[in-house]
Order: sequence, then structure tokens, then C-alpha cells
Amino acid sequence: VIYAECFGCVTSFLIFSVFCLMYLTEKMCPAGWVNFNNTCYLLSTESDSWDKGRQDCRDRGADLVVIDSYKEEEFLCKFIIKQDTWIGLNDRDNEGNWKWIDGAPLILAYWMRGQPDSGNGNPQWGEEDCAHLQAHMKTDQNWNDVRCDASKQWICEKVP
Ligand SMILES: [Ca+2]
Ligand SMILES: [Ca+2]
Ligand SMILES: [Ca+2]
Repeated sequence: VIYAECFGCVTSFLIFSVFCLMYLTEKMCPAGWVNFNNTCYLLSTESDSWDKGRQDCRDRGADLVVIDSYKEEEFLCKFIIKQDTWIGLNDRDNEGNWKWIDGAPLILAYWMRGQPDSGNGNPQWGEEDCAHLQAHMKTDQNWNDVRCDASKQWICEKVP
């Protein structure tokens, strides 16, 4: 009887362990991604246009980063970006109406002073409809708009 009880106990423990492991694996980020606040982030190694960057993220089951909080902005600035980096924000559909790729309107914004300026009417810069984080700027003032076909790194974000 004691043996049978112990066997049941060990079996339960093993089943429990397997479930714990499954849960943890599911909550982990893929290799090479960084975890912050139960979300996974990846900085691209290449540079390309905003659209190419977004496509790369989607191919990885993610999308370009959407910055929902100052904490996230801070994290990206401290630990992710080294150079200018695309984020999932543009005003292509309607000039001046900035939208996140998940459809959310822009409420929290950390534009650099004087931005967005859509090229400031200078034909040299063209129409500027895609947003990026500019490296080496103040954390709460480091977004700029540039041409969507400019070449930059990008950050993908996904929930594991
Ligand atoms: Ca986010
Ligand atoms: Ca624009
Ligand atoms: Ca600009």
C-alpha cells in the first residue's frame, strides 16, 4: 500500500514538473531575443527600409515595436538601440496623423524638438512618413520622422 501511494505521489510530481516546464518554455523568448516585461524584443543586425524591416519582423511572428509606456521607451533606449532604429509608427495614410501599426493612435510621444517636420518642406529630405528612434539623444526626446525608404535597423516586438 505504501509503495502504491508513493508511486502515485511520484507520478503526480512528474506530471506537475512537465506542466511547469511547458509553461516556462512558452513564456520564454526565442534565442537572441531580449525579454522585458513579459515581452520579447529583437534588434535587427541589418539595415533596410521601414517596410523591409516590418516584413522581417512579421516573418519572425512579431511586428515592429509599438511603444506603449515610458518604461518601454526607457528600456529600448538603454538596452536595445545603438544606432537609428525604426519603430512601428507612421503617418503614411494621412499626413500628420501618426498611427501605430496595431492601429492605436499616438498618445504618448517622445519626439525630438522640432519633430515631426516631414522634411520641413526641403526637397532634399522628401516626404517623411516613418518614425525612428535616434541614438544618443534624451530618452524622452528621441523620435524623428524620415523617408520610409531610408535605411535603418529595426526593433521587432512579440509576446511569447
Ligand atoms: Ca510595446
Ligand atoms: Ca509625414
Ligand atoms: Ca524629420
